[in-house]
Amino acid sequence: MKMTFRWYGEGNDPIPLKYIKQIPNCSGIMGVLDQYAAGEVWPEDVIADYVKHVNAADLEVEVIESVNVHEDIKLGLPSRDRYIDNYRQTVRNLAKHGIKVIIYNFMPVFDWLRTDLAREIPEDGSNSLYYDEQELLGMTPQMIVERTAETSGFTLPGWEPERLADLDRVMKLYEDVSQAQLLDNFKYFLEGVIPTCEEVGVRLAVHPDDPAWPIFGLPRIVHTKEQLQTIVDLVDSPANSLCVCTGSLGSNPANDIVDILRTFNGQGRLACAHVRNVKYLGERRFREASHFSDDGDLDMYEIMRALYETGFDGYIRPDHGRMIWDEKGRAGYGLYDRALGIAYLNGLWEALTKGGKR
Ligand SMILES: [Mn+2]
Repeated sequence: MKMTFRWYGEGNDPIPLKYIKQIPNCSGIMGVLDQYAAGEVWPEDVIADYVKHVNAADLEVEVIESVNVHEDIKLGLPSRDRYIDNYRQTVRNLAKHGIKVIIYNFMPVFDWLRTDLAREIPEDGSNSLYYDEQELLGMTPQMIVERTAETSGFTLPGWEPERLADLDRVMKLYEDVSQAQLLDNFKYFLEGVIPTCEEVGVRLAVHPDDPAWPIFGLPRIVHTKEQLQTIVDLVDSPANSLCVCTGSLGSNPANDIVDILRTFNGQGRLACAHVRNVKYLGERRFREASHFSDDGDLDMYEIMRALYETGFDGYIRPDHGRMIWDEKGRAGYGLYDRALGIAYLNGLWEALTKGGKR
């Protein structure tokens, strides 16, 4: 298992690589070049410089999160072939510089979504990402985009301005796309890119829908165990793998995260995991919690045990943290609470490893 930390790049992430290096057991980052819009080829020389820069801080960059899938691929438009070609080229370019896993998602229009990026946690005065479906029902897609952009102050992954500029037009195009059609388009994408991944030794890892249900009437097909099984079966290759995000799938209490981790790592299809906790506040209403089990509703010990007992040897990282100690930063991606998250996960892992040897 390799412990990593998500990092947004020099000048874009207020957290210096030096600080990440100082987190115990952190071997590297999950990195991104977010200057490229979905569908563009990431140039090899830019990747080379980027990897060199991260390596100079004595950190690895073996995971990229994310190479986004162009909307035309998800929509199944004729222009998708060009974007799939570009995706293949980006995979090749990344592989040449040591990238082993590429995370992506297949969520139409919206990536992850929250109704509040800084909801105060009354118990301790910190704040975290919060979601309330009732609140969302009173909002238009445009309103949530504006609110997210306003509160944040940073570019947020999945909320890149160019992706959302023609929101109305793209929303309209999805009116004709059923879940079955979206799945067909997913298959077409995987059949296009997985052979290239196999050739160059890269694993694609799909990140689940967040929250784990459809929003704004858009089709979504990556949020239950059954759907994940369908996806890994679309193309039967270890290169067609999963990034299980405990918090995303865990937003729906019906998802048994421990069973999901055991099942797919058991099948050899878990390339990486995002581990974080969720606190349920009601029907489709939750907030993010510290990683500590008792602060939320997910059992972090059982989650780490599932990974340990199925011999997980992929990449892991803490996921969103709270904002604590008056830190100013990108919502969900501060230094302090995520570093605490790593320390906690390290402790669980050490106990499992040493206990397992007895
Ligand atoms: Mn995640």
